[in-house]
Amino acid sequence: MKIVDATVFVCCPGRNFVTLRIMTEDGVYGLGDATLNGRELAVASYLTDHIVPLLIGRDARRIEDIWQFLYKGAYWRRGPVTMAAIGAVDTALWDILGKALNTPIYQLIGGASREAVMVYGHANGSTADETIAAVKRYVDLGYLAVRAQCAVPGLAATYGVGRGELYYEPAEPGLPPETPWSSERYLAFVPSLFDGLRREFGSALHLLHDVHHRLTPIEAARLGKSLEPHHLFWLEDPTPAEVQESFRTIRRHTTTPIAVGEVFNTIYDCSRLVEEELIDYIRMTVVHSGGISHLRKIAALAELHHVRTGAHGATDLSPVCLAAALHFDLSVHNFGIQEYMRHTDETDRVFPHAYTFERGFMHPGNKPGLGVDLDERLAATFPYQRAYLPINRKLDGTMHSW
Ligand code: GCO
Ligand code: MG
Repeated sequence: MKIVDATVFVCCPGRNFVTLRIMTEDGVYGLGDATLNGRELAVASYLTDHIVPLLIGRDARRIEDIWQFLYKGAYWRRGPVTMAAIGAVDTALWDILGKALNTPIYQLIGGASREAVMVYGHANGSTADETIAAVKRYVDLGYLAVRAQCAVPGLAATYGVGRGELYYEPAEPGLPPETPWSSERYLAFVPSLFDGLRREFGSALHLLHDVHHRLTPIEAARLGKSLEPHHLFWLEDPTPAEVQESFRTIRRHTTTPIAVGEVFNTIYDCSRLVEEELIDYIRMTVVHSGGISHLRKIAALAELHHVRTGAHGATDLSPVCLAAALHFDLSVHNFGIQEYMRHTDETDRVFPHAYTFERGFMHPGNKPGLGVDLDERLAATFPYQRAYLPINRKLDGTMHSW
């Protein structure tokens, strides 16, 4: 089953996506998502210029060996660009294997551990009342878990507060917009948001919140402590995680469950967090963490330490990545929850897919492989548009994490 060709597609059906298609000698092909928000063309070039020539002639069934060849053989290891490129190859090879064996990927990686995958939606508003109304809309759609974000009074823009109701898209065409930030105002406001949410929805609804790496460890500990009465499903990315030890401070002070990992790339980014049991959910993405093969190793390590998975599923991860995540989620024993941010209609048309949503749960479907295709002709009608994520500055102008 020799690889004869591999092509990279960059398209923008509402937002930019990079997709790798690997073709084998018998005409079976596989897809992999390689999108890195705001740095898309770097991965496209890494694939086209450096990886595609290495793939031609290799046996597409040697998934693990090709992974190790691309990881160890590059000499320069890790990093989001490299790992997104490897993740795309790995996903495409699993897709090929599933199609060749006429079986969905989840059947190749242990079979279903559950009937379907619980997902959470994103509710946001410019006031607490608007956020409550947005959560209500998700509850009405059958969601059992909702992430709640709200504009902080006195700040012109806040992470997680989008324009549409079901669609949230932070990247903007052109150069990066700047937004102002105040940890003090944020910390003073968030507990009252969750007071209101629990009053309205009672205790059964799973509520989540994303801090987006903006607090210091001790500030995050204070927030986790103040939210304890509202028993969050998780508090996400409370502090930047380059320093894994920071999470000891948070753990020492609060029982609020902690989730982290959307910007991680390898098992080494989370090994201490997992082994010291400093987190409760590991949120790494299929595409940015070297694909299904590497993510399964991370889940196996996490399982030993009672850490569950919660794969990142923002709109900047294409339907190819979402499908891969759903096969992984359905099979892995220590699955926790899957993020589900709906894609726009244009994106759904460019990537026809078998996965389904019903009353708060998703299923990858039973088509062979991933169950996602790429409409190449339609994709070509949506050319790449430069876009960046915003940057954040404190009120005095100091650069801060966005
Ligand atoms: C999430 C994430 C996203 C990121 C986005 C960046 O929890 O879904 O924080 O909203 O901001 O993926 O590209
Ligand atoms: Mg997040």
